[in-house]
Amino acid sequence: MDRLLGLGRWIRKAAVMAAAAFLFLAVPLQAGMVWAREGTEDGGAYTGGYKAHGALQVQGADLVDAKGEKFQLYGMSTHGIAWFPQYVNKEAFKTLRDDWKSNCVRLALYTDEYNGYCSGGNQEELKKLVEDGVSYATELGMYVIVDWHVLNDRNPNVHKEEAQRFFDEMAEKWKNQENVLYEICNEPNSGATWEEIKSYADQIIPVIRKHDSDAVIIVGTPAWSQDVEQALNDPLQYGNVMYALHFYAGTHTEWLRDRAEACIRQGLPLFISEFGMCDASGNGANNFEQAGKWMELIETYHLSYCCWNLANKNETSSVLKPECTKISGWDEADLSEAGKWIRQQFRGENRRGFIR
Ligand code: IDC
Repeated sequence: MDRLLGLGRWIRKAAVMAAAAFLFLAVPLQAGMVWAREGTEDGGAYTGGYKAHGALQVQGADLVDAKGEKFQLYGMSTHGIAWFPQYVNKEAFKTLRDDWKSNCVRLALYTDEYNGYCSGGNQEELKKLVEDGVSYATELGMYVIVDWHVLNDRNPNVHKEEAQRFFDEMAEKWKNQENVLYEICNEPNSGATWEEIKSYADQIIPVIRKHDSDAVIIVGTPAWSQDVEQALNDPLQYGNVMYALHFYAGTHTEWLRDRAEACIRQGLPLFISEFGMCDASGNGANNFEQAGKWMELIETYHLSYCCWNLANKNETSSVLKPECTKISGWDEADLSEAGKWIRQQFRGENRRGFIR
């Protein structure tokens, strides 16, 4: 009996040792494999994205990361994804992350013009493109903005029901993700009032929040997202909301910077979800002097900013040369003047001593 008991003890001891050995070897091995896998995906020491910074929040005028530290999103906006679907690809976003050093992509889904989502575009295909874009950004550790690109339709209420359906479906998909931001109306314009935009936002934000209670939501402002002071005077009553300020450096200069600065100082959270270095038509000459002044404001207040546009359209604001047909892995020679400038900006090469 004693011998049998002794044997039992040995078996138990051996089992405990085997379990310990398993924990000691297998768990780190598995963790190591995960790390290695992420290491390749994330370009090794990639620390600019959501895996390091987590869910973002709005605190006063600032966007902060999960640790409460001021945080900037910066990167490219696509052109309309119905016009240029080819740039919604993982390698393109990887180039923007690893070579351009950006941490965010904005997916522009036009609602009205050029096969817009609400004007005859193939909704299933467009949704698939948005979903693919979000997946690529997610796999790469980047943040991503889903932009409901109101422009020709002028007033976001024109397609409000479509917007509700769209955001309901999308937010449900990404409810557990920390890296998706929603921009619910790019640029109301031509007389669309803040009151009307506010009423629209009051009917869209709850649709998103039903699924994702703390997603950051960007709301466009009157006059092509320039009249931000109207939002300051009558803000929305939700947390984690930011207001869009858009500029085109050839058109919008000191006066718009002054307005932006005054609003920020009074606590309005602004997000420059679209800007260009040329004029407001998306064409004309680049004005890098004015663009540089905008960058100073951006750095002073840690504003987030997305540049219009990732395409090879024959217009000044496109960052690829018209003759460039590559859809990722661009060399400097593939970039337009705008492309070269903004890439350097993202890489911190023409930042006059600002620290990232
Ligand atoms: C422009 C594109 C251009 C396209 C046009 C459609 O650059 O190729 O033909 O839209 O109307 C905005 C808008 C953005 C504009 C851009 C330049 O958000 O959609 O893109 N712009 O005009 N606001 C100010 C400028």
